[in-house]
Amino acid sequence: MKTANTDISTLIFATSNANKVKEVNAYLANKFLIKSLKDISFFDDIPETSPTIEGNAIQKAKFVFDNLGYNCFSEDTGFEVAGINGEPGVLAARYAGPKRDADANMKKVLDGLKENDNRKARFITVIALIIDGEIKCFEGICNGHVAVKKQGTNGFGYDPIFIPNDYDVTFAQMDMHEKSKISHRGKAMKKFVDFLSN
Ligand code: ITT
Repeated sequence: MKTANTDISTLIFATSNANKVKEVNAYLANKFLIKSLKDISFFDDIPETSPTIEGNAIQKAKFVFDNLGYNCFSEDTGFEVAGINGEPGVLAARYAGPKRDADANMKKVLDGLKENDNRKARFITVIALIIDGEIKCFEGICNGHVAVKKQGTNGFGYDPIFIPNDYDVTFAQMDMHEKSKISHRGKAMKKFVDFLSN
């Protein structure tokens, strides 16, 4: 078995998304130390070529383990909107093109739903943890619907147009801690932390 060069009290978070790092660090509240790819001076793009969320999460974690030799975790998040056939799905980051422009992505979702009453939507996060070559995945889902227009300025990505079930505000109108209590990422993180703590 290949053995990596960190113990599990300090894990690399294999992401280049600074907003994900912020949310995960806020969630962990110093229980575990996280280093981002930026913290280890890794700035390249990691391939994400799988057609599934879990596949992409595993691909990112394996890439860092195989190429840099660190135990690590990664996550991949998809956004599925029922009224537009489950789009953006796994292609959430580049839905409106390669620029990964959140405003353009949200506009494409809102335009796609114009004549459609079915605004049901969900976020799905899969966290993939790799320890000494062994992979374990943790999933979190948050159900809700797409707002008629953008509201709020907190968060990132599709947060201004997503209203979780049992709420009447978007994720972008909540603070990070409120979002984490009910979000896809928060739910996946809970399973991940429970696993690490045991
Ligand atoms: P890494 O692969 O480096 O982790 P990424 O931004 O490419 O970062 P994803 O492939 O998981 O991340 O892309 C998912 C996209 O979905 C992301 O760029 C956001 O636009 C959006 N997204 C992810 N999590 C979100 C959240 O909690 N709220 C709103 N939008 C989110």
